[in-house]
Amino acid sequence: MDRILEAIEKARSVLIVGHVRPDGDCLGSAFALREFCRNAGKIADAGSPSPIPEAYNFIKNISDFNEFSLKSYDLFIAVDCASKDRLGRLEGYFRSAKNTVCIDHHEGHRGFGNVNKVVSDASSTCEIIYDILAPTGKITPIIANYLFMGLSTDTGHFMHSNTTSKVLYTAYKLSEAGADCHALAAVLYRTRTKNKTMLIAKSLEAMRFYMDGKLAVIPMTADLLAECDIDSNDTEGIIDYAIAVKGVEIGVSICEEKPNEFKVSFRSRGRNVNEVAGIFGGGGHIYAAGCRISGKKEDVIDKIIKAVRDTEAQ
Ligand SMILES: [Mn+2]
Repeated sequence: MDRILEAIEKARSVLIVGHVRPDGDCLGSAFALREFCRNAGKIADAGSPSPIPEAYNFIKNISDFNEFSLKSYDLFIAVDCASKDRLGRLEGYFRSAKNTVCIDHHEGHRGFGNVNKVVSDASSTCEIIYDILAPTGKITPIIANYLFMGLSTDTGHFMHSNTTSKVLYTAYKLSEAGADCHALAAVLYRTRTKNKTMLIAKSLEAMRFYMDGKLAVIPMTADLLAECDIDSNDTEGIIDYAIAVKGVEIGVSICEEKPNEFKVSFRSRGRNVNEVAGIFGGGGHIYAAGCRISGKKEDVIDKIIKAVRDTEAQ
């Protein structure tokens, strides 16, 4: 029996936690596992150190996310978290749990739980969770929907380079298990708020090009976010506009989360941006990575340009 299924079976209570600034994959993973555990008769809760971004408000049973019915749980499962500090303020639950599990797909991560399942060539944590749960035959349509969400969002709706035949096979199996792919695509990719639409417009206007057009940077300052009345958690997808420009090899978005503290995301068409993010203590994957850099907007951009140049020279 799979060691993770065994750990779930032994536990009476389970807490599943995704990373700060949760995305579709970590939310899909957390909700899918919570549902699976609840169906198995466990006390199961799920959370993340940050609230759910508005774009994901359509998710079923969202209301008790981040509600914790116990002070400590038998089993703590970290999903989609490349390191312990991604657990943020929920790390206390990790420490007080009797047993801990890590399920993740980030490059270079070895796992910080008692039981670890890190598959770096998996497209998403949801793909790994599908593989764990499939043999049980207990993937309900609700679970299939959650898992499909992560599979879809982490592959850019089956367009990123991580869209392997296994990803498409998993999508097929989830669709067969009851995932409503059309309804999910409609809410994930064909619906956005007015504020987000305004953010896209202003981000496009603010986009700048460096290195003969090979590097595109979208700066989202606190002022710009305030103008659009949007939270820094709701900036997912903005970076795609930078990497979509013809001739751009590295797309970067910088988002001012706190005064002079930027969350930086990288996308690439070939260059290893995991290396670039690594210079600033961040990481991710070859084609998609992130880090944080503090300083004024112009200084942050200068540091990024230097890091991109330095890694190119190697
Ligand atoms: Mn992921």
